[in-house]
Amino acid sequence: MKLTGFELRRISMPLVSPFRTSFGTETTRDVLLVRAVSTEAEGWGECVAMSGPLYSSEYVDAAADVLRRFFVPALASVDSAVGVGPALSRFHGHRMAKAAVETAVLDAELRAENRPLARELGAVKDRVPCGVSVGIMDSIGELLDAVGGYLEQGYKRIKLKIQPGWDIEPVRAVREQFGDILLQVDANTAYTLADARHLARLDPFDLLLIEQPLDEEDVLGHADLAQQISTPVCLDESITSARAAAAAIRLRACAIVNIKPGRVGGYLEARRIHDVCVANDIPVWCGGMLETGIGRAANVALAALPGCTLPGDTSASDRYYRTDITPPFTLDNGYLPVPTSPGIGIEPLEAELAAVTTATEWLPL
Ligand code: OSB
Ligand code: MG
Repeated sequence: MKLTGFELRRISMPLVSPFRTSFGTETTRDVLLVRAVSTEAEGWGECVAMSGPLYSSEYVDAAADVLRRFFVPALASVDSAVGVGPALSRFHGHRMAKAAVETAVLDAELRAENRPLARELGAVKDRVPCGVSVGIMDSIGELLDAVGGYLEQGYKRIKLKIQPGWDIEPVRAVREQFGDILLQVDANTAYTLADARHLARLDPFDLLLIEQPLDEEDVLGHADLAQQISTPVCLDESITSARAAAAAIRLRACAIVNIKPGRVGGYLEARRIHDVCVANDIPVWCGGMLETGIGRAANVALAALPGCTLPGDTSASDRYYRTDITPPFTLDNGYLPVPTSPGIGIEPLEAELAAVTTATEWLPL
Protein backbone atom coordinates (compact mmCIF):
# COMPACT_ATOMS: atom_id res chain seq x y z
CA MET A 1 0.00 0.00 0.00
CA LYS A 2 1.39 3.38 -1.03
CA LEU A 3 0.34 6.22 1.31
CA THR A 4 -0.09 9.55 -0.48
CA GLY A 5 -1.00 11.80 2.46
CA PHE A 6 -3.08 12.55 5.51
CA GLU A 7 -5.95 14.91 6.15
CA LEU A 8 -6.29 16.43 9.62
CA ARG A 9 -9.88 17.41 10.25
CA ARG A 10 -11.19 19.20 13.32
CA ILE A 11 -14.79 18.78 14.30
CA SER A 12 -16.82 20.35 17.10
CA MET A 13 -19.32 17.98 18.70
CA PRO A 14 -21.74 19.29 21.38
CA LEU A 15 -22.42 16.66 24.06
CA VAL A 16 -26.08 15.89 24.91
CA SER A 17 -25.27 16.82 28.51
CA PRO A 18 -22.18 18.21 30.25
CA PHE A 19 -19.79 15.45 31.37
CA ARG A 20 -18.26 16.33 34.75
CA THR A 21 -15.23 14.54 36.18
CA SER A 22 -12.70 15.30 38.89
CA PHE A 23 -10.54 16.98 36.23
CA GLY A 24 -13.15 19.23 34.66
CA THR A 25 -16.42 19.55 32.77
CA GLU A 26 -16.71 18.82 29.07
CA THR A 27 -19.63 20.33 27.16
CA THR A 28 -18.33 20.09 23.60
CA ARG A 29 -15.82 17.61 22.24
CA ASP A 30 -13.20 19.25 20.01
CA VAL A 31 -12.13 16.18 18.06
CA LEU A 32 -9.23 15.68 15.65
CA LEU A 33 -9.88 13.11 12.92
CA VAL A 34 -7.11 11.72 10.75
CA ARG A 35 -7.84 10.42 7.26
CA ALA A 36 -5.11 8.33 5.64
CA VAL A 37 -5.11 8.29 1.85
CA SER A 38 -3.35 5.57 -0.09
CA THR A 39 -3.39 4.45 -3.69
CA GLU A 40 -5.72 1.57 -2.77
CA ALA A 41 -8.00 2.85 -0.02
CA GLU A 42 -8.64 5.49 2.63
CA GLY A 43 -8.88 5.05 6.37
CA TRP A 44 -9.99 6.97 9.45
CA GLY A 45 -8.59 7.42 12.94
CA GLU A 46 -9.99 9.49 15.82
CA CYS A 47 -7.63 11.23 18.21
CA VAL A 48 -8.98 10.96 21.77
CA ALA A 49 -7.01 13.92 23.13
CA MET A 50 -9.26 16.40 24.90
CA SER A 51 -9.23 20.22 24.65
CA GLY A 52 -6.85 20.68 27.59
CA PRO A 53 -4.11 18.58 29.27
CA LEU A 54 -6.37 17.54 32.18
CA TYR A 55 -6.95 13.81 31.75
CA SER A 56 -3.38 13.32 30.52
CA SER A 57 -0.56 15.57 29.29
CA GLU A 58 -1.93 15.44 25.75
CA TYR A 59 -4.38 17.94 24.26
CA VAL A 60 -5.88 18.26 20.83
CA ASP A 61 -3.89 21.25 19.51
CA ALA A 62 -0.65 19.55 20.57
CA ALA A 63 -1.72 16.35 18.82
CA ALA A 64 -2.38 18.22 15.58
CA ASP A 65 0.96 20.02 15.91
CA VAL A 66 3.06 16.91 16.52
CA LEU A 67 1.32 15.07 13.69
CA ARG A 68 1.92 17.92 11.27
CA ARG A 69 5.51 18.69 12.24
CA PHE A 70 6.95 15.31 13.17
CA PHE A 71 4.78 12.24 12.68
CA VAL A 72 3.38 12.60 9.18
CA PRO A 73 6.79 13.53 7.65
CA ALA A 74 8.29 10.45 9.35
CA LEU A 75 5.80 8.16 7.62
CA ALA A 76 7.03 8.82 4.07
CA SER A 77 8.30 5.27 3.53
CA VAL A 78 5.74 3.44 5.68
CA ASP A 79 3.41 1.13 3.77
CA SER A 80 1.43 -0.64 6.51
CA ALA A 81 0.11 -0.15 10.05
CA VAL A 82 2.80 -2.33 11.65
CA GLY A 83 5.38 0.10 10.26
CA VAL A 84 3.88 3.14 11.97
CA GLY A 85 5.02 2.34 15.53
CA PRO A 86 8.67 1.70 14.59
CA ALA A 87 8.75 4.82 12.35
CA LEU A 88 7.54 6.98 15.26
CA SER A 89 9.32 5.22 18.13
CA ARG A 90 12.11 7.79 18.41
CA PHE A 91 9.47 10.42 19.29
CA HIS A 92 8.61 10.32 22.98
CA GLY A 93 5.03 10.23 24.21
CA HIS A 94 2.14 11.72 22.22
CA ARG A 95 0.45 8.34 22.20
CA MET A 96 -2.98 9.74 21.36
CA ALA A 97 -1.58 11.37 18.23
CA LYS A 98 0.29 8.15 17.36
CA ALA A 99 -2.86 6.10 17.87
CA ALA A 100 -4.91 8.32 15.57
CA VAL A 101 -2.47 8.10 12.66
CA GLU A 102 -1.78 4.37 13.14
CA THR A 103 -5.51 3.63 13.22
CA ALA A 104 -6.07 5.61 10.02
CA VAL A 105 -3.34 3.61 8.29
CA LEU A 106 -4.66 0.34 9.72
CA ASP A 107 -8.19 1.15 8.54
CA ALA A 108 -6.95 1.98 5.03
CA GLU A 109 -4.86 -1.20 4.89
CA LEU A 110 -7.67 -3.45 6.12
CA ARG A 111 -10.16 -1.87 3.70
CA ALA A 112 -7.73 -2.40 0.83
CA GLU A 113 -7.49 -6.07 1.80
CA ASN A 114 -11.18 -6.47 2.67
CA ARG A 115 -10.49 -7.48 6.27
CA PRO A 116 -12.57 -6.35 9.26
CA LEU A 117 -10.67 -4.93 12.27
CA ALA A 118 -12.46 -7.18 14.75
CA ARG A 119 -11.22 -10.32 13.01
CA GLU A 120 -7.75 -8.81 12.61
CA LEU A 121 -7.53 -8.22 16.38
CA GLY A 122 -8.85 -11.68 17.26
CA ALA A 123 -12.39 -10.85 18.31
CA VAL A 124 -14.52 -13.76 19.47
CA LYS A 125 -17.90 -12.05 19.89
CA ASP A 126 -20.35 -10.50 17.45
CA ARG A 127 -21.86 -8.17 20.05
CA VAL A 128 -20.54 -6.66 23.27
CA PRO A 129 -22.27 -5.86 26.58
CA CYS A 130 -22.16 -2.15 27.34
CA GLY A 131 -21.63 -0.02 30.40
CA VAL A 132 -22.07 3.70 30.83
CA SER A 133 -19.92 6.27 32.61
CA VAL A 134 -21.98 8.72 34.66
CA GLY A 135 -20.51 12.13 35.45
CA ILE A 136 -20.52 14.02 38.74
CA MET A 137 -23.85 15.75 39.31
CA ASP A 138 -25.12 18.66 41.40
CA SER A 139 -27.30 16.44 43.60
CA ILE A 140 -27.94 12.80 44.50
CA GLY A 141 -31.47 13.13 43.11
CA GLU A 142 -30.14 14.19 39.73
CA LEU A 143 -27.70 11.26 39.80
CA LEU A 144 -30.41 8.72 40.63
CA ASP A 145 -32.53 10.04 37.74
CA ALA A 146 -29.61 9.71 35.33
CA VAL A 147 -28.68 6.19 36.49
CA GLY A 148 -32.33 5.11 36.39
CA GLY A 149 -32.61 6.37 32.81
CA TYR A 150 -29.51 4.45 31.71
CA LEU A 151 -30.70 1.23 33.37
CA GLU A 152 -34.03 1.61 31.57
CA GLN A 153 -32.14 1.90 28.29
CA GLY A 154 -30.51 -1.44 29.03
CA TYR A 155 -26.98 -0.57 30.13
CA LYS A 156 -25.46 -3.55 31.88
CA ARG A 157 -23.05 -1.72 34.15
CA ILE A 158 -22.93 1.70 35.75
CA LYS A 159 -19.70 3.60 36.40
CA LEU A 160 -19.88 6.60 38.69
CA LYS A 161 -17.29 9.34 38.49
CA ILE A 162 -16.12 10.17 42.01
CA GLN A 163 -13.96 12.76 43.76
CA PRO A 164 -13.46 13.85 47.39
CA GLY A 165 -16.88 15.09 48.54
CA TRP A 166 -18.74 13.03 45.91
CA ASP A 167 -17.97 9.40 46.64
CA ILE A 168 -19.46 7.39 49.54
CA GLU A 169 -22.91 9.01 49.50
CA PRO A 170 -23.60 8.77 45.75
CA VAL A 171 -22.41 5.15 45.76
CA ARG A 172 -24.61 4.34 48.76
CA ALA A 173 -27.61 6.04 47.16
CA VAL A 174 -27.23 4.21 43.84
CA ARG A 175 -26.71 0.87 45.58
CA GLU A 176 -29.76 1.37 47.82
CA GLN A 177 -32.00 2.50 44.97
CA PHE A 178 -31.02 -0.02 42.29
CA GLY A 179 -29.99 -3.14 44.24
CA ASP A 180 -27.40 -5.53 42.94
CA ILE A 181 -26.54 -3.94 39.56
CA LEU A 182 -22.95 -4.07 38.26
CA LEU A 183 -21.48 -0.90 39.76
CA GLN A 184 -17.99 0.62 39.67
CA VAL A 185 -16.33 4.00 40.27
CA ASP A 186 -13.67 6.11 38.54
CA ALA A 187 -11.65 8.74 40.44
CA ASN A 188 -9.40 9.98 37.62
CA THR A 189 -6.47 10.40 40.08
CA ALA A 190 -8.41 12.57 42.57
CA TYR A 191 -7.08 10.88 45.75
CA THR A 192 -3.77 10.22 47.50
CA LEU A 193 -2.63 7.25 49.54
CA ALA A 194 -3.52 9.24 52.66
CA ASP A 195 -7.18 8.70 51.62
CA ALA A 196 -6.88 4.91 51.94
CA ARG A 197 -9.07 4.67 55.06
CA HIS A 198 -11.69 6.89 53.46
CA LEU A 199 -11.71 4.79 50.26
CA ALA A 200 -12.10 1.64 52.40
CA ARG A 201 -15.56 3.00 53.24
CA LEU A 202 -16.52 1.93 49.70
CA ASP A 203 -15.76 -1.71 50.64
CA PRO A 204 -19.30 -2.60 51.82
CA PHE A 205 -20.87 -1.64 48.47
CA ASP A 206 -19.52 -4.59 46.46
CA LEU A 207 -18.12 -2.49 43.65
CA LEU A 208 -16.66 -4.28 40.64
CA LEU A 209 -13.64 -1.99 40.84
CA ILE A 210 -12.25 1.44 41.62
CA GLU A 211 -10.55 2.99 38.61
CA GLN A 212 -7.38 5.09 38.95
CA PRO A 213 -7.79 6.48 42.46
CA LEU A 214 -4.22 7.87 42.62
CA ASP A 215 -1.83 9.84 40.41
CA GLU A 216 -0.93 8.24 37.10
CA GLU A 217 2.73 7.96 38.12
CA ASP A 218 1.93 6.47 41.53
CA VAL A 219 1.92 2.81 40.58
CA LEU A 220 3.47 1.77 43.90
CA GLY A 221 0.85 3.82 45.73
CA HIS A 222 -1.85 1.78 44.01
CA ALA A 223 -0.11 -1.41 45.16
CA ASP A 224 -0.14 -0.12 48.74
CA LEU A 225 -3.76 1.03 48.47
CA ALA A 226 -4.81 -2.37 47.12
CA GLN A 227 -3.70 -3.90 50.42
CA GLN A 228 -5.88 -1.51 52.42
CA ILE A 229 -9.20 -1.75 50.56
CA SER A 230 -11.23 -4.72 49.35
CA THR A 231 -12.58 -3.05 46.17
CA PRO A 232 -10.39 -4.29 43.29
CA VAL A 233 -8.08 -1.59 41.91
CA CYS A 234 -8.26 -0.97 38.15
CA LEU A 235 -5.76 1.26 36.36
CA ASP A 236 -6.59 3.58 33.47
CA GLU A 237 -4.22 6.60 33.22
CA SER A 238 -1.18 4.62 34.50
CA ILE A 239 -1.39 1.97 31.77
CA THR A 240 0.39 3.65 28.87
CA SER A 241 1.89 0.54 27.24
CA ALA A 242 2.15 -3.23 27.47
CA ARG A 243 5.37 -2.77 29.41
CA ALA A 244 3.64 -0.48 31.92
CA ALA A 245 0.84 -3.04 32.23
CA ALA A 246 3.28 -5.88 32.88
CA ALA A 247 5.06 -3.83 35.56
CA ALA A 248 1.82 -2.74 37.27
CA ILE A 249 0.57 -6.32 37.35
CA ARG A 250 3.85 -7.64 38.77
CA LEU A 251 3.80 -4.92 41.45
CA ARG A 252 0.20 -5.94 42.30
CA ALA A 253 -0.88 -2.36 41.63
CA CYS A 254 -3.97 -3.49 39.72
CA ALA A 255 -6.32 -6.46 39.62
CA ILE A 256 -8.11 -5.20 36.49
CA VAL A 257 -7.05 -3.06 33.51
CA ASN A 258 -8.98 -0.47 31.47
CA ILE A 259 -7.59 -0.45 27.92
CA LYS A 260 -8.01 2.70 25.88
CA PRO A 261 -6.35 2.34 22.50
CA GLY A 262 -5.88 6.11 22.25
CA ARG A 263 -4.02 6.31 25.55
CA VAL A 264 -1.60 3.49 24.68
CA GLY A 265 -0.69 4.46 21.11
CA GLY A 266 -3.13 2.40 19.09
CA TYR A 267 -4.96 -0.88 18.58
CA LEU A 268 -1.80 -2.94 18.06
CA GLU A 269 -0.43 -1.97 21.48
CA ALA A 270 -3.93 -2.33 22.95
CA ARG A 271 -3.96 -5.91 21.71
CA ARG A 272 -0.55 -6.53 23.33
CA ILE A 273 -1.86 -5.17 26.66
CA HIS A 274 -4.87 -7.45 26.34
CA ASP A 275 -2.52 -10.40 25.82
CA VAL A 276 -0.30 -9.47 28.81
CA CYS A 277 -3.42 -9.28 30.99
CA VAL A 278 -4.84 -12.58 29.76
CA ALA A 279 -1.50 -14.28 30.45
CA ASN A 280 -1.69 -12.96 34.02
CA ASP A 281 -5.40 -13.69 34.61
CA ILE A 282 -6.16 -9.98 34.84
CA PRO A 283 -9.65 -9.09 33.52
CA VAL A 284 -9.70 -6.23 31.02
CA TRP A 285 -12.34 -3.96 29.58
CA CYS A 286 -12.40 -1.35 26.85
CA GLY A 287 -12.54 2.24 28.10
CA GLY A 288 -13.74 5.24 26.17
CA MET A 289 -13.04 8.94 25.65
CA LEU A 290 -16.45 10.16 24.47
CA GLU A 291 -15.64 9.04 20.92
CA THR A 292 -17.68 9.71 17.81
CA GLY A 293 -18.79 6.71 15.74
CA ILE A 294 -15.33 6.52 14.17
CA GLY A 295 -13.50 5.83 17.42
CA ARG A 296 -16.43 3.86 18.82
CA ALA A 297 -16.47 1.37 15.93
CA ALA A 298 -12.87 0.39 16.57
CA ASN A 299 -13.36 0.27 20.36
CA VAL A 300 -16.27 -2.11 19.95
CA ALA A 301 -13.99 -4.41 17.91
CA LEU A 302 -11.44 -4.38 20.75
CA ALA A 303 -14.17 -5.03 23.33
CA ALA A 304 -14.97 -8.26 21.47
CA LEU A 305 -11.59 -9.83 22.35
CA PRO A 306 -11.70 -12.88 24.64
CA GLY A 307 -9.97 -11.18 27.59
CA CYS A 308 -12.49 -8.32 27.69
CA THR A 309 -14.65 -10.04 30.27
CA LEU A 310 -16.16 -6.91 31.83
CA PRO A 311 -18.60 -4.50 30.11
CA GLY A 312 -16.76 -1.52 28.60
CA ASP A 313 -17.43 2.22 28.40
CA THR A 314 -18.72 1.51 24.90
CA SER A 315 -22.04 3.28 25.18
CA ALA A 316 -24.48 4.00 22.36
CA SER A 317 -23.97 7.11 20.23
CA ASP A 318 -26.99 8.88 21.77
CA ARG A 319 -25.37 8.79 25.23
CA TYR A 320 -22.95 11.38 23.85
CA TYR A 321 -24.31 13.08 20.71
CA ARG A 322 -27.68 14.02 19.31
CA THR A 323 -26.25 13.60 15.82
CA ASP A 324 -23.15 11.46 15.30
CA ILE A 325 -20.91 11.77 12.25
CA THR A 326 -21.51 8.09 11.39
CA PRO A 327 -24.63 5.96 11.38
CA PRO A 328 -25.31 5.77 15.14
CA PHE A 329 -24.50 2.79 17.35
CA THR A 330 -27.73 1.83 19.08
CA LEU A 331 -28.17 -0.39 22.10
CA ASP A 332 -29.95 -3.72 21.61
CA ASN A 333 -30.75 -5.26 24.99
CA GLY A 334 -27.63 -3.70 26.46
CA TYR A 335 -25.35 -4.80 23.61
CA LEU A 336 -23.70 -3.09 20.65
CA PRO A 337 -23.05 -5.03 17.46
CA VAL A 338 -19.42 -5.56 16.46
CA PRO A 339 -18.88 -4.05 12.99
CA THR A 340 -18.25 -6.67 10.30
CA SER A 341 -17.39 -4.54 7.26
CA PRO A 342 -13.74 -4.10 6.23
CA GLY A 343 -11.49 -1.91 8.38
CA ILE A 344 -13.19 -0.21 11.31
CA GLY A 345 -16.41 -1.03 9.48
CA ILE A 346 -17.99 2.40 9.40
CA GLU A 347 -17.53 5.69 7.54
CA PRO A 348 -18.49 9.29 8.26
CA LEU A 349 -21.74 10.54 6.75
CA GLU A 350 -20.72 13.32 4.37
CA ALA A 351 -23.33 15.91 5.34
CA GLU A 352 -23.11 15.24 9.08
CA LEU A 353 -19.31 15.46 8.94
CA ALA A 354 -19.37 18.69 6.93
CA ALA A 355 -21.84 20.26 9.36
CA VAL A 356 -19.47 19.91 12.35
CA THR A 357 -16.12 20.48 10.60
CA THR A 358 -14.22 23.56 11.78
CA ALA A 359 -10.96 23.08 9.86
CA THR A 360 -9.27 20.72 7.44
CA GLU A 361 -5.64 20.46 6.46
CA TRP A 362 -4.03 18.27 3.80
CA LEU A 363 -0.56 16.91 4.51
CA PRO A 364 0.94 15.28 1.41
CA LEU A 365 3.68 12.66 1.77
O1 OSB B 1 -11.41 8.18 32.77
O2 OSB B 1 -12.54 6.79 31.67
C1 OSB B 1 -12.20 7.94 31.85
C2 OSB B 1 -14.10 10.24 29.46
C3 OSB B 1 -13.10 11.13 29.13
C4 OSB B 1 -11.87 11.02 29.71
C5 OSB B 1 -11.62 10.01 30.62
C6 OSB B 1 -12.59 9.08 30.94
C7 OSB B 1 -13.86 9.22 30.38
C8 OSB B 1 -15.00 8.37 30.72
C9 OSB B 1 -16.10 8.25 29.70
O3 OSB B 1 -15.13 7.82 31.78
C10 OSB B 1 -15.99 7.01 28.91
C11 OSB B 1 -16.91 7.03 27.70
O4 OSB B 1 -18.09 6.80 27.86
O5 OSB B 1 -16.42 7.27 26.57
MG1 MG C 1 -10.97 6.33 33.70
